[in-house]
Amino acid sequence: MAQYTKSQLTELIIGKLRRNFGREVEHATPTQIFKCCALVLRDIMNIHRVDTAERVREKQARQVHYLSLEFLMGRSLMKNAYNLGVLDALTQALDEMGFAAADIFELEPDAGLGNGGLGRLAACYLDSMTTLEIPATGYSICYELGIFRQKIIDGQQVELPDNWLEPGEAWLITKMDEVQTVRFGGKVDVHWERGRAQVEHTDYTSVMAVPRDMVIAGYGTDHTNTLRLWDARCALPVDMKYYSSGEYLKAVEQKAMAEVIAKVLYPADDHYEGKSLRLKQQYFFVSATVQSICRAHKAQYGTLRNFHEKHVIQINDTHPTLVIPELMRILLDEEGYSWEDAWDIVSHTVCYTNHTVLAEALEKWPQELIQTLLPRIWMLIVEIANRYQAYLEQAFHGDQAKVENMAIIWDGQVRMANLCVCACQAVNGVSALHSDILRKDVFRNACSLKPQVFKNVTNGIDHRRWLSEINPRLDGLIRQCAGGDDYLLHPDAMRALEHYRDDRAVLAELEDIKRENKRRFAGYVARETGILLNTDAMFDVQVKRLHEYKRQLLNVLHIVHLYQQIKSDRSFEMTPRVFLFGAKSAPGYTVAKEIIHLINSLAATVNADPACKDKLQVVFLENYRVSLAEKLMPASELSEQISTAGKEASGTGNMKFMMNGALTIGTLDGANVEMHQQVGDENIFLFGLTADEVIEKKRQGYQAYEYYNNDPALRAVLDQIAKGFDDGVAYDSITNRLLFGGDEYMLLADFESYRQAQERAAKTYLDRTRWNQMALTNIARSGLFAADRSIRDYARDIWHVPTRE
Ligand code: 26W
Repeated sequence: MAQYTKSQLTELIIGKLRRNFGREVEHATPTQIFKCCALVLRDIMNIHRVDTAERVREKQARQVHYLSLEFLMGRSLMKNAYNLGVLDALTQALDEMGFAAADIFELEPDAGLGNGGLGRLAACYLDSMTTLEIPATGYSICYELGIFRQKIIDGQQVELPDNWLEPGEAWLITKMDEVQTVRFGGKVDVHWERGRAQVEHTDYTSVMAVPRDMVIAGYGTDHTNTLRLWDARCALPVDMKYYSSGEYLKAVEQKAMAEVIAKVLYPADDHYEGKSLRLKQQYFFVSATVQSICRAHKAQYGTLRNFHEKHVIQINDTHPTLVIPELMRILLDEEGYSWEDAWDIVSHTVCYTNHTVLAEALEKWPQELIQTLLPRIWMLIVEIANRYQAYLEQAFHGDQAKVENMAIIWDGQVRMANLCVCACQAVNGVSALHSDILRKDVFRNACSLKPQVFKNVTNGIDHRRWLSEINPRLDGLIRQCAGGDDYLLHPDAMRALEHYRDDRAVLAELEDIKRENKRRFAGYVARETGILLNTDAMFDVQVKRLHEYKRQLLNVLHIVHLYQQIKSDRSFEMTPRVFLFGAKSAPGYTVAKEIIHLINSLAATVNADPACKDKLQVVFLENYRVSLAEKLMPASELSEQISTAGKEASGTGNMKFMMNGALTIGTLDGANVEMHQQVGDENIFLFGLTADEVIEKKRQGYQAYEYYNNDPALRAVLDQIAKGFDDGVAYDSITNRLLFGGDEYMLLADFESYRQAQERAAKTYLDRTRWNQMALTNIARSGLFAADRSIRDYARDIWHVPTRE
């Protein structure tokens, strides 16, 4: 790898400043400095990119295309400097110019092109695919506005636009020579000529797809990959001749229609809405992507016959499912292949990852919407659906219930997951438990026919970002114990830490690292909000999207219980705690917004009550996002992973906490199950019903209010919440839903078990040696949850591509 020294970087940055801003360092603003740093690193990466492209071409290597409507990239400056091996040099260069690197990094807006888990996973995977030298490209939309900025006003969430492109677009390179055109609407005529369908598409509206590429650097390699973000522009040139007669209106209409496509990320997480704009976004980025892959393939090989040998397309949840009919369209209509030949290529190219089993998240598009917006795609889906149905009838010997269950078009709706299962050679879940649920429940019928298709790849996180970069002192300790930085490329090497389980100096260092990280985080919170966190208390943290199944409300029930004990018993002794929450709610998710309000009402009361001083503090962190998580993870001590068992597909926050030495209090859900397998009963605080028990209890007829009747502590908690807190807001709507609305996520059934687990955690915390040993064991055994491991799994079991050793 080429190395850059401090003085070389200084010179490059100064050069950029002069050429781009006409400034000398003394007169440059910090933002200008940020942009110049980004441009300098972008140049370096671009040189690598040209070489990488050449190597991939020469080798005729098989390429991975990762299609996702979300890439939650966060910040890139520190990440790229780290991966390029110039972080120290850049820090010194900036220092000499009179800027603190940390301040410059803080200026960068998060690229918030995603909602939560699924989007952040895609970002971590890009890093790993690149580090492992897999030729890979990510594809998504260049949303002008990413996930909204959350403000808390009077305890309630208010959404503000997130304009990340200034100065975030410093990383993007616009490729006007690789523009694609995407067609919407219009009429399609098919007529047959010598056994071949001639397809005529007329009266359609064109949208121009402009690639804005972000180069991705890997760690310890010159290999680079690309994240291609499609921007939508009006296809009609702003030419005066269109402004005569009817063309004038058409030009204006088309401009509006085009530009709205890439305007904003849909902020709904795990909740499907049949909105036509969302379908436009999906087809827009899928069509542009398939066209651009085919164009490059043909330029190299002159034919698409070997397409499936050279490409694998990973469908990240069902959002990019239209890639299936779109690739069919190109092979049939543009290449003239037979249906069988085209299907053979398509089905050997696409793979599908499922990320959720919640019924409300399953995409089912109304058939009329697809029909009008994408007439040719609709025809192809019908043909796929008919053929699949015929196959199902035969395979299930006419068992109509099974045929209906797997049908692609049913009751006027197109079921995207079934389309994926029909076309894909590999379908995977994202944790062992989740993949089991897919096999035994969600896709049981398909699985009975082709069990070999259904696989598991447990999620993982970029441990270089989520440990080494954000927790440098812990990184230092691991290097010291594991004999160097080998763990950066071989995360299993973290295991060496275990030899120090009884080493008092190492345990003391671990404790000291956590203390310092807590103080640093407290300093940040104080500067941003004026709130003073009690750093002598345990930092008990729940950060993730707000959703009923994630059960932030169960956490609240427990806090209220503690508060009531403090209030009713003057001599009540407790392990001091700071409860930290961070969560965005989907703007239209009323219940979730109420829960945010409740947390803030509770926080205001508790924090103002002298009885809670030095014992109990509750803080809702505004605008939880990647860059805030990076500050928080190293400072966390107890990680709340308390979803109803069977509902959280995997979770990835759980892994970030574990790697940074927080202990988990959690249910046997998602990847928690595998974390438990790694560390054993004695290094995790488990509680609650298992996934099977949840189902069994519901089958028996779960009665939530019986818990209310039988548990006085729980009753007191619910009564208090119904009445509300000092601000006078009543939350009986919330308690009524639990008591009389069925308590779908079984908070009341798990309350007592959770309370006991919390008591165990509190007690253990007081035994410092024990706690530190548990933390050490968790870190040591977290290597399984590195994205590098996940990507090696994908490469071996699904993509069939080689990886760096
Ligand atoms: C159509 C609306 C919509 C939007 C987003 C439906 C579903 C989604 C995502 C699939 C939700 C999501 O982010 N799921 C999370 O994916 C993570 C990565 O695999 C898992 O770790 C989380 O458990 C899962 O909730």
